[in-house]
Amino acid sequence: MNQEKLLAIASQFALEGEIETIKPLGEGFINDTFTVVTVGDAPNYILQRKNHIVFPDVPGMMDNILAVTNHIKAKVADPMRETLTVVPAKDGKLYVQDGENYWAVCVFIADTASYDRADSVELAYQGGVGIGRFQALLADFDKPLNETIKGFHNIRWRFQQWDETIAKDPVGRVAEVQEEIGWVEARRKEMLDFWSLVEDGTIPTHVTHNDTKISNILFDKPTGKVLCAIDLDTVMSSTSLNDFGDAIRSYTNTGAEDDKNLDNVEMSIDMFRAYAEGYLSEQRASMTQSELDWLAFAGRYITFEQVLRFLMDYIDGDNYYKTAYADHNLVRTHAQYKLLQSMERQYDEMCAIVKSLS
Ligand code: ADP
Ligand code: GN1
Ligand code: MG
Repeated sequence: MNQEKLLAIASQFALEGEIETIKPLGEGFINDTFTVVTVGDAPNYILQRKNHIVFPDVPGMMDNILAVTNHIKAKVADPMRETLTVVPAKDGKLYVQDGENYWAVCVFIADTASYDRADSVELAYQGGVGIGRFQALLADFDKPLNETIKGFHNIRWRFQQWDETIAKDPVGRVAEVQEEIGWVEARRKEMLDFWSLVEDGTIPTHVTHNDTKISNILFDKPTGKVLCAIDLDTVMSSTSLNDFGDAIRSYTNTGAEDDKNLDNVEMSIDMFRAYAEGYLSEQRASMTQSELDWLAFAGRYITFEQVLRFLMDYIDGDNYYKTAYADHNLVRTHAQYKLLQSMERQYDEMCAIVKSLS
């Protein structure tokens, strides 16, 4: 995307100051993210092209983000740093539509750090505090939220997509991944049984983030403490267990999400303990017994879901996640499966840790 085009988009938003330059930032799997650097004292901004294939209702998604961030702003000491600030377009809309593409802007929060991997238990603890606090701030949010991705962490719906994709076999890859398909099928029943508890209300639903990997948390650079949860595209109503589970999938992995060397990939029980400690320090008092009972399992649930989603995207011909090379989604599947097995092996210990902390 060239500067001129980016400038034309960015200047449709109600920005303070004059734009100096627009630079690509990071490598998200879904959206395209840029930093808008302004001249002088004006804030910098984050400009994002929202993937409207993944998010079919971008206006509805932006309404969610505005409502949720306004709710948080009313409660925190530093509303410009402790949550995102959505910047509307000059016409008052929360996005700019340019042909097929939707763009949105928020204020860049300066003096922050974000990470792709947890390299210390302190960071994992802080991450747990961050998501625990995010959920606590939204516990009394009572407006309806748009469902930005249908059935996002609903494994019954994921299995429906899975069955359809395998039956269709659109690019002829099913034959080659029979073993991997077996990994998913062997766990179908236990995962559906868990989800039944959400469906029948045994496990309650709340406003949740739904994409809690470490890169979606900002840490305050000067203090190293957690600052806020970002990447709010998937904030919806779900079980808060999923936020815990997705974070465990991310923070505890001793390797990369797409590690080709499976020897690198294990679940670190020390990271699990630290994250659980941070999370429960904020959430313990408001959780039901059913949530506490299933908290450790949530790590397995979301890691399993990720195995299924990566493999399903591979079978589908790589339409959902951005990939860097031909069998990237298959490599991700293998690495996440290794992590899932590591969690299954250490499950008793995970449960004991949750029990001792609650
Ligand atoms: P994606 O959907 O592609 O994952 P994110 O919204 O997570 O995009 O943003 C990607 C990265 O950009 C984050 O991991 C973080 O490092 C940085 N980032 C995003 N928003 C902000 C912000 N408001 N202030 C500072 N950094 C940000
Ligand atoms: C995607 O957008 P990003 O990169 O934070 C995905 C998550 C996956 C994650 C795997 C909307 O997250 O669900 O867990 O990749 N987000 C969406 O890394 O599908
Ligand atoms: Mg992100």
